[in-house]
Amino acid sequence: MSTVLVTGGAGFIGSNFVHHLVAAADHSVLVLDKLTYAGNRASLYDLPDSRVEFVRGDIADPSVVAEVMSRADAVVHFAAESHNDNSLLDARPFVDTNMIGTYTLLEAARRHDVRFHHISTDEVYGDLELDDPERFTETTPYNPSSPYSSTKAASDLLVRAWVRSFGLRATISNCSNNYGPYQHVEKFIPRQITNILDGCRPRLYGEGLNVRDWIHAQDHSSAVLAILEGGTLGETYLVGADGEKSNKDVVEAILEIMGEPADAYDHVVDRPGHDLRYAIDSTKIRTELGWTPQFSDFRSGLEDTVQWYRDHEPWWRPQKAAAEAKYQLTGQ
Ligand code: NAD
Ligand code: TDX
Repeated sequence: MSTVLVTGGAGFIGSNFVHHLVAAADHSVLVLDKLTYAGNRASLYDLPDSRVEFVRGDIADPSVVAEVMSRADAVVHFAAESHNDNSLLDARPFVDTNMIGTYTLLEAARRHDVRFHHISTDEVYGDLELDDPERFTETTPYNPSSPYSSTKAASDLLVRAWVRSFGLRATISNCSNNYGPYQHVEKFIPRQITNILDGCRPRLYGEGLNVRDWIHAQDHSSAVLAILEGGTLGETYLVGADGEKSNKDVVEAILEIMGEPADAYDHVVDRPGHDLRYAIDSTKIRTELGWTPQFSDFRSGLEDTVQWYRDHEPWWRPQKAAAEAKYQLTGQ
């Protein structure tokens, strides 16, 4: 049995991955998380202490990183500042965590010869026109738009350099938009669900024509485990589930599922530099590693997600007012 260090394991996708790892494999899990506004210890409460150890610390702190890395056989690196809108208000934490934090982990993994898997995003490739027949592939040139996506692109390039220059045993995955349980209420889908639960109308940026390629966080987790166990070192894998939807269609679906009129939402000021469309071609991971997503029906995954937020108000309630106060600053 080996020990997998999971950075950002108290965040949305990290906590989904820790649940998946405990259920699907024998590894011990060591979580390193700073518990920023986005981290929630409660996302891991139902997991046994015998399988999951939690360490509170900053991935940019070399001493805590050295301590946990010395005990790990592999690291899966989720920790990041993850929200585009926040990066437009203050980019500094994004530089500190996504760039300096990743650098700090890479140096420690190199010293301790630890297998490294880096979690990244399709946003590093920029955006596509609505009618572009092409989708992102592993060879699409990097062209990030926002402070968030540019710091993620920088972190990917650091990983590639550590592979080439120092022989680090690393892989990278770039995934599309995730949805599912444990997602912070600042993000699009949970924000609209919890607005409706609070008797407020959903908020759509601009015309709502922007397209995101949705994948359930459980499918992202199974893809990451497949890469960790069978991926080729030095390679990048794109992860997506053919889930392209316009924001308008998603809001309308949430309203219908929650028994509200489909047009009961407000248009608000658009995000500056708002990427138009993301779309992933995931042929490589499907053919090389035999991975397939299990949540092929977005509508039923969305219904489950709505039900999860209905059932877990104590989990999301403490963050709701602060998230909405931030949006008030920009009129969104
Ligand atoms: P999140 O914001 O929900 O969680 C981030 C976690 O990292 C939190 O628990 C936070 O406390 C922790 N963290 C932040 N700074 C830290 C630091 N300096 N040291 C230690 N821990 C720190 O993010 P998420 O949506 O779960 O995203 C996880 C990863 O997946 C990120 O790398 C993100 O770029 C990537 N990703 C996200 C999506 C998506 O749709 N959310 C899609 C593709 C890729
Ligand atoms: O209230 C809203 N109204 C709205 O129309 C919010 C919060 C968002 N939006 C739009 C903006 C985007 O087009 O919905 C879409 C999704 O927004 P976010 O949830 O903020 O996600 P996005 O910016 O697409 O980035 C997400 O996917 C890629 C994650 O937050 C990133 O971490 C990941 O890399």
